[in-house]
Order: sequence, then C-alpha cells, then structure tokens
Amino acid sequence: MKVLITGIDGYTGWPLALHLLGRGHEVVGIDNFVTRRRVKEVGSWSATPIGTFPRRQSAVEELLGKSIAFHRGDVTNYAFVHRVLELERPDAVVHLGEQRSAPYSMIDVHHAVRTQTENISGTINLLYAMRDLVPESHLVKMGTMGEYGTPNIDIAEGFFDVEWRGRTDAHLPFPRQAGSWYHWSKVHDSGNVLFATRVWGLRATDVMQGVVYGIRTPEMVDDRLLTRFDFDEVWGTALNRFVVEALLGLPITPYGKGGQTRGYIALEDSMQSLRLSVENPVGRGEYRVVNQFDAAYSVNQLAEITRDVAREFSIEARIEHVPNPRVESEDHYYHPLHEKLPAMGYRRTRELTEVVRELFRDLRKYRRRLEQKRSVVLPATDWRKGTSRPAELAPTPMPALSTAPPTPTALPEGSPAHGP
Ligand code: USQ
Repeated sequence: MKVLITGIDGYTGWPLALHLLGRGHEVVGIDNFVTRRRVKEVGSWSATPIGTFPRRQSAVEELLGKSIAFHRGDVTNYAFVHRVLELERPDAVVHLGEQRSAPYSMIDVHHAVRTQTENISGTINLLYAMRDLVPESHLVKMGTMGEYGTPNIDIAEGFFDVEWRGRTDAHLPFPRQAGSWYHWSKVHDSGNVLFATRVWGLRATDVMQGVVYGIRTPEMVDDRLLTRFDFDEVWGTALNRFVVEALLGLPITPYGKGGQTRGYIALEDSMQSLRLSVENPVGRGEYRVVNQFDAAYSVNQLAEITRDVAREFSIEARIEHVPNPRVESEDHYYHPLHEKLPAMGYRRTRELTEVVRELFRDLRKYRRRLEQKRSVVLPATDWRKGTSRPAELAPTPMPALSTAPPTPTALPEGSPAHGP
C-alpha cells in the first residue's frame, strides 16, 4: 500500500514510517518541522540528537535500502495538501500532523487558539482533498483516549447504546469530556471526521490512543534511525518524564494525589496498532473508533515502577507529589474497553517494566543532553492561570491560514536544517 503520513518527523510519525517500510509498504511523508521549533520555544530539545530530515532519509536508504518520499509543508495550507494528494494518490493517510501537547495548549490564549485552529483546519483540509482526489483512500486519524475524560462508567469504544426516557438509540457517540484545549481539539476533529464519512462516504478510523512510552522500535538498528524523545514538562509525557527525572536526580513527580489513571501503550505496540488499522481499512462511509492502549496505570503506579527499576541501575530515586498544575480527577474509576485491535490480530509485545529498563539503558547515553535542559523538566504550565514563564514562552504570532497557490512540494537541498 502507499501510505501518506502527516507529521512524519515526529515521535510516532518517524517510527511508523520505518515500521511500514519494513512491512513492504510505500511511505510518503509530510511535515513542517513545527514540533522541533516549538520544543525549542519552551527551551528544550529531544534527548536523542535527531538529524535533519534529509539526513534521516539518507540513513533509511543506507541502512534499510528503502526510500521515503517527502513534502515539506503545512497541512493548514489547503493548496499544499491538495497538491500532495494529487501527486501521490495514497491508499491510506495516517494523520499525525497536529499539535500534540496538552500543556502547550494551556499556556495562554494564543497557544489555545493556535492549537485548535491548526488541528481542526488541518483535518478539514485533508477531508476535502481526500473527497475530491482519493475518495477510496482510508483516513487513519490520530485522536486520543483523553477525549473521553474519566467518567464513572465503562468507556465504550467510540459508540454505545443508550436508553433514555423510555426510548433507545443504538450507536450513539460515547460522551466526550476532554481535559485541555488540546484534547478538545481532538474531540472537534472526531465530530468532523464522523460527519465527513456520513456526507461524503469517506472511510475513516479514529484512533483513541493512550499515552505512549518508550524510545525505540526494532527497526531502529542504528542511532541515526532513532526517533525524537521529549522530556520537558510541556512536550514530555508521564512515564518517559519519570525516567528522566530519576536519571537527573530530580524527584519523580506524580501531580497531586497521583491516582490519575490513563491507558498506556509502548511505542513499538503503537506502531503495530497503527499498521493494523491501515491494513484493515473500513468500507465506504464507515467511521470506526479504536481505543488504542494496552493497560491502565495510575501515575502513582508508574512512579513506583520507575523508582524500583532505577534501583537496578543503582539510582535512589525519590517520589515527590507536587501540586497538580492541571485540573483533573486524582482518584477515579477508569475502565475503557479495547476490543477492536485484538480482533484485527493485535498482540501486546512489550511489558511496561521491560521498556522502563530499556529507557534507563538508552537514556544514560544522552545524559549530557538531559543535564543541559534540567531546568525545563519540572512542571510549570498551570491549567488555572493559563500562563507560564513569560520570557521563555512568549507567544509567537499566529500564522495566517494560507489561500496561496500550491507551494513547491520538493524539499530544497539542505533546507530543513533545524537542529533537534
Ligand atoms: N502527570 C504527572 N506527572 C508528570 C506528568 C504527567 O502526574 O510529571 C500526569 C498528568 O497530570 C496526567 C497524566 O500524568 O494525569 C498523563 O499526562 P501526560 O502528560 O503523560 O499525557 P497527556 O497530557 O494526557 O497527553 C499525552 C500526549 C497526547 C495524547 C495523550 C493520550 O501528549 O498527545 O493525546 O497523552 S491520553 O492521556 O490518553 O489523553
């Protein structure tokens, strides 16, 4: 299959490209390198020193004997999206090219508006271009388990049957109660994708993914093939950050009581899941929701596992509950269903503790890079205040939504030279 990945330069986009190539698929990518710039904006960088995109492409050619076609550009630019789809005519589009950080969206009004404008308009652009150019193609859209929030009942896999005031309705969307402007942007996307499948008969899978952890997949046979790894308070996620905190001698930081429970999945198994959704497309007009995670853990459990594994590496890590910068339940019921991926053949391959060991082993190598950014690890972005360290997080102007003619899609030699 020919698969277009938007956001191919990112934490999951890059390993997905390697994984699909390894399974014999043809891969085309889009990225505008905005995550590289925004991680810099908060004063951080990837723990792994990832190369420029042309270097990544060369490494794939040299080490794997495969090639990745690439178009540098922004999915919020409709002309660009239209041009790429017209040229490439993919069988599937995996849409990962969105602003993915909840804390980033909560920094201030500019970051909130930017998150929702970019995420929602990028998805609508893709939907229109797919309708007009590749109506048979299958959209695999990255959503989030965070769309559902933490209700006091089991969480359905997208839809459920409801009985109310003596009447029943089958297959109503399960209620969404997101916890950040970012998570709400995914809720709005879900409604828009569902609508497009109904009115235009598009095919779509909406992936409700839990928190992803880990640093490597089997295709990363050389350091030049590693993916980015974020650990700062804005771009890093819970378990990955806990390992970095332990390595740096900082306290491991469950927010508040630490009973916040989420679904988690290892990077490698996230790749397996996305591939299965791509390889098992839905029919025309069908909108499938997949809950993509392996098991639920509270942040207290993750903190304890990290502390215990740290001991194996002779590190005495300390767990310190810090005031919760977010507004969220810290002690709640959590039982989401996840039955569709196993029905497609999904099998968990990575145990969490084993991946935590791998994180300690791999990250020791990048300790100096972590040390240099230790000041941005501890929490700072506060959900209630909607602001943070102003000097470092000054909002940059909103980019105008482009109506310009198609931009050149070829990557000029050496142009995306942003460092990690
Ligand atoms: N948390 C801590 N201490 C920390 C960091 C996080 O206790 O140092 C807590 C948070 O308060 C939250 C939980 O850990 O309750 C998860 O937070 P997170 O930062 O790991 O993940 P989140 O902000 O929810 O977002 C991440 C990804 C996002 C994806 C989402 C899946 O950044 O792109 O959509 O995970 S989910 O969490 O299922 O919504």
